[in-house]
Amino acid sequence: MNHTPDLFGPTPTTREPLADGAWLLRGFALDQADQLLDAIQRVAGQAAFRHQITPGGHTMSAAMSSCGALGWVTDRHGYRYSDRDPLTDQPWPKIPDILRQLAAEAAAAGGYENFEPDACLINRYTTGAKMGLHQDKDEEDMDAPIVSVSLGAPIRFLFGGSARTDKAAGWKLEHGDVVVWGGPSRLFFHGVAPLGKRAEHPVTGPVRYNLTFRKVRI
Ligand code: MD3
Ligand code: FE
Repeated sequence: MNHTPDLFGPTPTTREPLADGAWLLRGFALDQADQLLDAIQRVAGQAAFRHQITPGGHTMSAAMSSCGALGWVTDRHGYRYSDRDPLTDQPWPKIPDILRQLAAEAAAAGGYENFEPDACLINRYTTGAKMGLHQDKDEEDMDAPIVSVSLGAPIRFLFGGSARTDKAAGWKLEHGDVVVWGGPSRLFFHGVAPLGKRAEHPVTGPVRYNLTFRKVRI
């Protein structure tokens, strides 16, 4: 059922520690979820979702788009941030104000003030899509946190420690959940299990979106 902010006030959120420097803000984006999904569709109208190729020649199962000064791209040549969308050779769309604002508020709720992301990567998962354990280390600025926003169908999120072999813990990430990763957790290995066959959401159907806000350049 939809929560009704007009009658009951803002949806309550909880803040759970996930790791040193990492906070799970359950439901933090719920009140704005419909507007966030609209903003994603507007971005995708300019920078279409695409399945990128890894340097190893594999096609990623999650489709991606980006907005902001920089977008994350991968191809046969490697991983990098680019100021242009390789599909159009145009600059990426601006980060919509509603996304930028949410990212800054979430970072502050996690204890990271004045977060000004220059990249927002948008991942779209359909049934079976996953992301293997990896570190996010293509950014120059490792002092800034990464803010992640989950929308649509729920997924099992996995994260371990600073070594690939550290045992990974599993968490369910649901529509409206926000996670802030900074400090020691910024370089932790993480990934998501395949989107389940029965995973759905009333608004998005069998689709999950994840937004990650990053500060790439110092
Ligand atoms: C922990 N995305 O885009 S979000 C990614 O659900 C990515 O689409 C996943 O990993 C997704 O790179 C996971 C949670 C997340 C994002 C960034 C992190 C966890 C993180 C950076 C450092 C540590
Ligand atoms: Fe990641």
